[in-house]
Amino acid sequence: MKTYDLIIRRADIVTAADRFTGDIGIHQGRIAAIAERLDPALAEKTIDAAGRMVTPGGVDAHCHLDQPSADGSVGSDDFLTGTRSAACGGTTTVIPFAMQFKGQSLDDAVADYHRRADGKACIDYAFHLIISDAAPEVVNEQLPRMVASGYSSFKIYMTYDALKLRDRDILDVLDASRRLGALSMIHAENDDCISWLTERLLKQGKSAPRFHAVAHSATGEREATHRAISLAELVDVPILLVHVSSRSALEQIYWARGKGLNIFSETCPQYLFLTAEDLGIDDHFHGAKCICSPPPRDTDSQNAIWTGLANGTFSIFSSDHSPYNYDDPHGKKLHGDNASFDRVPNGIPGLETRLPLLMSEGVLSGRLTPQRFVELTATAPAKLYGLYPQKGTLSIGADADIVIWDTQSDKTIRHADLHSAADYTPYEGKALRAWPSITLARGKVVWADGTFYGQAGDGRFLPCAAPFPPAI
Ligand code: DUC
Ligand code: ZN
Ligand code: ZN
Repeated sequence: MKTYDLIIRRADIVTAADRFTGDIGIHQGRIAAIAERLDPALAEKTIDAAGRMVTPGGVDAHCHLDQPSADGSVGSDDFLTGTRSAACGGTTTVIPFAMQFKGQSLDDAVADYHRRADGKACIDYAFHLIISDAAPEVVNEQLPRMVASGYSSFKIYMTYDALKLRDRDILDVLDASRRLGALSMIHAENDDCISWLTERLLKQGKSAPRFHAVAHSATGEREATHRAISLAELVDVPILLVHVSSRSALEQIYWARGKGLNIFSETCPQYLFLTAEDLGIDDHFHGAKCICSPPPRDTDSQNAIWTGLANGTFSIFSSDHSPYNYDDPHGKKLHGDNASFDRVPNGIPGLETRLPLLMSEGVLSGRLTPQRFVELTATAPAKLYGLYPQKGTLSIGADADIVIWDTQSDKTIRHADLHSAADYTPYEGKALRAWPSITLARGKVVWADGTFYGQAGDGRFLPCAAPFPPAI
């Protein structure tokens, strides 16, 4: 038997800290050696990666796969199609959400979500919890049990009727996070601002998809972001603000960090590559394809988001993949193709295009260093959600989750070439300069030169460690 199953040779290896040329030896799904040169005779197989950037497989810490809904809407992707599409875009770990219905125990929500993932996931996965019911038994009994079992991050919504928590319930969940060393992720939009603006717009007959971006105002996002930070300050606990979309929300994060508060934040491709105009410049229902919350903003916010990515303010870059088919009575047309914007399921596809978009427009256009790309897309999410160093880096003993990049060929995003079950991409026709030529998941080639080789059931559940020391 040879020492290595595979050696990736002459790679331009990039981690969050370093960039150097070398060989990576893989044995039984893990990285066994990294050296300037490994003897190819010691390997069953070799891949020559000369001149190619080699990065850790992406960790997408925000995506929605086969998430149950209360309103009859059905997302496009289950664990098979979602993880397939992730792998084809260079992502090797996903963290979707086990959603708790009001009145449901977290144990039930998690058991149900495992049934949805079992035997279907093609790459490794962990779960966040969505806490929609902060009853005392949930906060005091179920959450500690959950963290001990490997579910160490909780999403809290400040809007959406079926999910939102009152401020005092948020305080209870934050207090539990603090005691347990867990991470609360907050969806920060002011619910009353949204409903007040929505009513006013509908009364004025402004019901087309583009008015979603008016109802979900940057001002409401800014207010909720500030409030979330204040609640975290009161409890003295770190939080992560998910899907930050606007300059004004980002300014609240600068303010908080300036005060020394431990505030983490996430942004997503839609806030770099789409604007509110993608929800329509006329009243056609097509704009529903880009309805997500918070919505894409304007070029000023896009520029601010790029700056926050480059200057170290954003902690992670995730997809918030939450696709609904456009031409589908369970998707965007749940209430017909004349439905008002407030009745259209929220979310867009993005798992497969997240890394190629950021590599092309961030790294190859000189806005981000390759190391920062790795930090944002793999290392920092793995650390924040308790998966590091098994995931998120290239180091000895880490899982051999690896992307070998093609940055030489031009590529245009076409829905027809993607592997999600979504029936469109919001980035149709966008020109890119990079795409993964090979993705390895625990040492196995799952994507190579345009072909998917992964298998349903190959993905394993990853229990997450609590990322912070529990408060005494
Ligand atoms: N907004 C969310 O908060 N989650 C999923 C999709 C969306 O648009
Ligand atoms: Zn959200
Ligand atoms: Zn989301």
